[in-house]
Amino acid sequence: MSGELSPIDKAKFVAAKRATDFVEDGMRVGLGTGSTAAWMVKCLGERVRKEGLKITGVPTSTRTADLARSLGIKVVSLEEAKWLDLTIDGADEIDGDLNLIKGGGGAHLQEKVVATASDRMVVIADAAKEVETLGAFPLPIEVIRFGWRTTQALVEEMLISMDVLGRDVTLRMQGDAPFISDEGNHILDLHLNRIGNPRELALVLNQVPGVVENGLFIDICDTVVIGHGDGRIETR
Ligand code: ABF
Repeated sequence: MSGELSPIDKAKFVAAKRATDFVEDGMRVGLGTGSTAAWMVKCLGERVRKEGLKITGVPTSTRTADLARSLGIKVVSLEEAKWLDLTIDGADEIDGDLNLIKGGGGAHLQEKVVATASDRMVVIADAAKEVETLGAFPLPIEVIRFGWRTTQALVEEMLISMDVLGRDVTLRMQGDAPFISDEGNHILDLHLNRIGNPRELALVLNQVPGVVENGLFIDICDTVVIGHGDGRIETR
């Protein structure tokens, strides 16, 4: 399945494949979004086909739902599954406390709901995602479309009051039009450079009217599986 891969794809693939070892027969599994998570879904699809593994998948995006179904994985909504044994998902940044920035793929709202409804969250990533301090990757926040410019202004004011260094807040675009999430919302990307107190920022951002959810995952991830381009894997 992996064929001849570039080092970055190999890193993602080996992490994804190793994480599927956590999946056991009968489990309800949250299926993440992104290129690393897509490898994980493909590896699970292979186990379903070859070993007859029986799992129920709850996807975190329409992209992942389509991929999982095409591979023969049983897909249900979170409403049907109610609670999950395990979620496996990618990330944009991971710090030493296993706190994350997610949402570069525009799916962090469903990803956070699904991960929080799981006994365990396993994050899979290539080694470039590991950082000392979160924030070099722009922090996504999902906002409702109604009054999004006002929400943007309120977020900018809030960043000033918190003395955050980078305060540039941009509307995510897809071609010439604003990006629309699976939930029908816009995404604002916060270019902060460095997030000194991610826990506080996560709480404060969600208090701004119009903000649905931010991409900081604090105390949600339990295990990280990091892949390297030479095939090495580290778990922490
Ligand atoms: C999702 O996909 C995210 O929340 C994150 O934004 C992104 C990571 O993508 P990739 O695995 O392609 O780097 O997991």
